[in-house]
Amino acid sequence: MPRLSRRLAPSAGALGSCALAGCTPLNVLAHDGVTGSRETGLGWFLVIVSCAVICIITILVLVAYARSRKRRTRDDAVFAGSSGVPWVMWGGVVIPGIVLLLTFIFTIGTLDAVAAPTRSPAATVKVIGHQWWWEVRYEGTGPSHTVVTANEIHVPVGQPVKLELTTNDVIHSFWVPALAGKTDIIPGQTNTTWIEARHTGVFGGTCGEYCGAQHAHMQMRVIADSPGDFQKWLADEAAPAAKPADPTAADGLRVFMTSGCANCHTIRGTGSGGGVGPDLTHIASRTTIAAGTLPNTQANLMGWILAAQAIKPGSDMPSMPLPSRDLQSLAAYLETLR
Ligand code: HEC
Ligand SMILES: [Cu+2]
Repeated sequence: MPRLSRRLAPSAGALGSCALAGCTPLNVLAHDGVTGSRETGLGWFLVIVSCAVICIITILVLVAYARSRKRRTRDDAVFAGSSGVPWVMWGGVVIPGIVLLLTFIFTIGTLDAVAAPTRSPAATVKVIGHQWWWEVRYEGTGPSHTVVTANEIHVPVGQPVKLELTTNDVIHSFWVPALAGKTDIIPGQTNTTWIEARHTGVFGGTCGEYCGAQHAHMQMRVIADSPGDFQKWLADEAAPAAKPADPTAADGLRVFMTSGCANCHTIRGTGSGGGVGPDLTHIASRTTIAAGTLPNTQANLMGWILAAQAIKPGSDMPSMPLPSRDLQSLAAYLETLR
């Protein structure tokens, strides 16, 4: 086990969820979402205005310094402009007032525009923060339409999606920089926000509020699908888990049910009902495991099951030292859960 954990630990560190192919990284200047684009525009406006103010003030200070070395200005020369309005009034009150007013109007306008979508949302997704992973729930018309997944949020492209954010433990913060600003997730409270991706693609996100040892390994991805793909994904995810199709997978299910996994995890359709860790009904349809820590491959699944505590020390998943045959059939079974 120690050898395995040495092999896995560095790759866990180096692989942010977005180091994997095709994901928009965590860059506050990258924007694709409707709210994210407006917020980035406001950010640039504030940066440009602030820089302009600093430049103008610096020039004025330098000019004043140069002139004061040439001759002593009389105090009344400063206050008496030729037009009658003293120019310190222009420079000190009127112009800064106009600049501040414009900034205020632009800021309030942006906040107002991103507060709520103009159309009614295409879907409502519940996102629940856990130390250190994201539970994602789509509550349909009945229990058979409820979708429970983790760390990957599928949304239809070009349509607003409402997010209801709660936490199971401490304060977290929902942050997918390319799509929208941060929204804190506070115990005992439901905060809402919304996202709308303009293009299909994968957008990286992370917890934006320090929440304990594995805060940096609490990543997520928003996957913007075409509306057709989104509906198909939703229908696939709502179905119970695939029945084991071969003896290895059947053995894997036996290991899952008898090794303690079922106490913490749910695979719908198997009788397991644990709620401590992510729902594994369709684990093979996710691109990463352990909240963006590792790519979802059979080898990484085995590594994670054996050495979860080496990969994500402090996480609620214990390392499970299973005999290698059991481990292999278990990982093979999990890989069939598309
Ligand atoms: C004591 C509770 C507990 C037990 C027992 C447990 N797990 Fe977990 N498991 C968790 C938690 C919590 C996480 C989320 C860890 C994280 O990402 O921080 C997790 C994560 C996982 C993941 C990654 C899921 C994802 O979507 O990222 C897999 C796969 C997994 N567990 C499989 C197993 C298997 C197989 C067993 C039995 C051998 C098992 N677990 C036993 C609590 C448990
Ligand atoms: Cu967090």
